[in-house]
Amino acid sequence: MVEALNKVKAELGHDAVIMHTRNYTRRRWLGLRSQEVVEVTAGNGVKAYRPRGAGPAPVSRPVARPPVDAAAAARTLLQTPAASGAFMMGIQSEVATLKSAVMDLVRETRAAKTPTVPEELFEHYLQLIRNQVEQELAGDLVRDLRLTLRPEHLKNEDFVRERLAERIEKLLPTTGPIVRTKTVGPHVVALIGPTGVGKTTTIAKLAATLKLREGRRVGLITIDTYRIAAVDQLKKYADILGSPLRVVSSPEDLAAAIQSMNDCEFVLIDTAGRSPSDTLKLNELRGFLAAAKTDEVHLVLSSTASQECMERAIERFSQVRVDKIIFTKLDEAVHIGVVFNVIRKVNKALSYITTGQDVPDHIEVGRGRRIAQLIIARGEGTDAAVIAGRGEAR
Ligand SMILES: Nc1nc2c(ncn2[C@@H]2O[C@H](COP(=O)(O)OP(=O)(O)OP(=O)(O)O)[C@@H](O)[C@H]2O)c(=O)[nH]1
Ligand SMILES: [Mg+2]
Repeated sequence: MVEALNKVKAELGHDAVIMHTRNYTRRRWLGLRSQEVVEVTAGNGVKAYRPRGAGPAPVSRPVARPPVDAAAAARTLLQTPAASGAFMMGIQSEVATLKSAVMDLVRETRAAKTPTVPEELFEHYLQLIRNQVEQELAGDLVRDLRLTLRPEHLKNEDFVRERLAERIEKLLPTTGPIVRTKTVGPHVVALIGPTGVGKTTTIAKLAATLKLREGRRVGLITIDTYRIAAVDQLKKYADILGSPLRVVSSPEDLAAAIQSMNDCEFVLIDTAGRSPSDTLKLNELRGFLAAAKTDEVHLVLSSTASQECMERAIERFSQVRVDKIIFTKLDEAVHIGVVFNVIRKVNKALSYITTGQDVPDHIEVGRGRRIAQLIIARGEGTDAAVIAGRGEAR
């Protein structure tokens, strides 16, 4: 190796780029004799070295291994900036090759595992899977889609994506915005859900939308008396909106507070975040909602949570009461497909989505087409531009 590298250095100088080295044994005389060979592939800087009259670069020079072991000298040579640069380049290119081989393998394995997915739509199927749409659901979607597509449409990516979005939309039940149908007394809406999912922020967004955009009279109530900060948070929004805020600590107080807001068209109730495992607190919450004669209860879920987490929350909070589902933090979600899976599974309709921290801008009425587009348009990670293409708040 030392001899070979010295030759490289002598012929190509200190800037030599070592692209590849290998040792192998050459059999000679019908395999009776063997010779150890060191092969070095080197180039001269960016332009690969071409010896006079030789073929195209890079050059491979088999060199007989010298009898002395001079690994240290070789290491010194390999530690020159040119050699380590070449070494990194070599690693990079090998990693890239490996990555593409793994991707091919994944694709082949998935294709083998899912022989019923039409090949022409396999990329679309993969896009659904990348966004964690459940395999069975994704398979059904593209199979059904395939049946409706004419051969000339298959090559038209935009057309196929549009049709796929339509199918997803059809499978996603939504409720539309909060509407007051009664003529007397307030329409009472409560938001419940696990801790930190964005209930209070969403209440503020809803109140602002109703009040500022539609000129409705909105009252706010919080039963989150566990933390001073929680009351302060809502108080700040109530003050900005000029809406009354009542803080209550018992179901009786809550009924009385609603009564006192009889001139409001809407009363929005904020609740303390509850752990889905806390049966006692969930029962207490049920008592509050019953006393309030709530017209609708929205379960608020963060779309950054795992599907398992969401399903458990839905199961547990359903024992309290869940009419509709709000998904928050879509701007932070990595896999929008989970939202689709969950809504499909639990037989509850989507009411709103929220897409950021800004009150009141980052809220939209849940629309199947919007979710479908997010699933289809996005790969891994958040695409701020897609999220920013927001829909209507009402
Ligand atoms: N990125 C992002 N953050 C959000 C969104 N909605 C709310 N948040 C943030 O999430 C955090 C928690 O929001 P809160 O409204 O206090 O959540 P909560 O459910 O009321 O929390 P608890 O009352 O403690 O259970 C805050 O920092 C909000 O700004 C959203 O759509 N996107
Ligand atoms: Mg809160």
